[in-house]
Amino acid sequence: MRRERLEDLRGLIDTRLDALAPMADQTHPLLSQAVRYALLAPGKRLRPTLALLAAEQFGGKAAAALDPGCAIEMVHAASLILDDLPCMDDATLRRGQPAVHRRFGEDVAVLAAVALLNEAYGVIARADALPAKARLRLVRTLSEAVGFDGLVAGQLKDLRERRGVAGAAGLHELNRQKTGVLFIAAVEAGAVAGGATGATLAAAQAFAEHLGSAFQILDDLVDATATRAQAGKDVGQDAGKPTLVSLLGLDAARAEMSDRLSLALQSLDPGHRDGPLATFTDALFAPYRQAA
Ligand code: GRG
Repeated sequence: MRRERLEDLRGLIDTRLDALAPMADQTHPLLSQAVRYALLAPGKRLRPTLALLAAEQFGGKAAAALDPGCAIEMVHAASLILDDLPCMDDATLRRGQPAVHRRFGEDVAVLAAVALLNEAYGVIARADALPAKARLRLVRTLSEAVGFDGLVAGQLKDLRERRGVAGAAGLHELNRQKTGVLFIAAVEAGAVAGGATGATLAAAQAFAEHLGSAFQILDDLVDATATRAQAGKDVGQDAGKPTLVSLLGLDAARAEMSDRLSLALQSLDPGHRDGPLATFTDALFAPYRQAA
């Protein structure tokens, strides 16, 4: 995928996130500051990018998936704020800047995360580039992604039971709950916005699930091998915990990551295997494949 194209999408997403984030005169100034600090920080914007590309891949316009994609980025940003709290991962650096609780205090951090999570559903409800039925479907998908079998459940398992998670199958399931669900929601949002239904939509969901799995392995590899400055966040957070990297070793984990990527691409209908989703995935992982 051409760098200019990705930069265009990034610009579109950042402009929209900026417009969706509250200004100081719309809410408590400290809440506005903390939300903007978390949401507009220089993350990779993978989830909204996937939503926009999925819309294009299935014959729609990227713009139809912009607000749903941004809503998913809001949920992701909320999850990062909470993940970094002292009662969770106790991290100090995120996206190259002090974690939200280090900059604003834990009280403001928790409230900013709740506000972002809440606003995400409002953004979807108001996303009138999508028919009402598609918005309703997305609300349900996101609710399932966050809740009892998604981010919250995965995080609790990670915090309280990680050492008891047995074997590769258990770790893949944990990764699905903590990471895969938002990748699936993002691709699904874009695919639905692009008009995908039935087997095509199911193929897109399967692609996203395998991609999320590959991405979490990459995240574990970064935690195990990168410096704090390279990662822009605390590293070594997984030391002593079972992950696919600690279970398999670096080389086998890299091979597993490649296998998951192949599965992701094979999940797409043959006619879609050189479309925007596949090209973006190749570009995203290319540097790490070479380093691997
Ligand atoms: C109520 C939203 C909510 C969450 C509660 C705290 C929590 C439960 C879940 C945390 C889940 C979590 C942080 C999973 C890690 C996922 C992951 C791979 C994060 C890194 O994603 P990148 O690399 O980050 O896309 P950037 O910063 O680039 O956006």
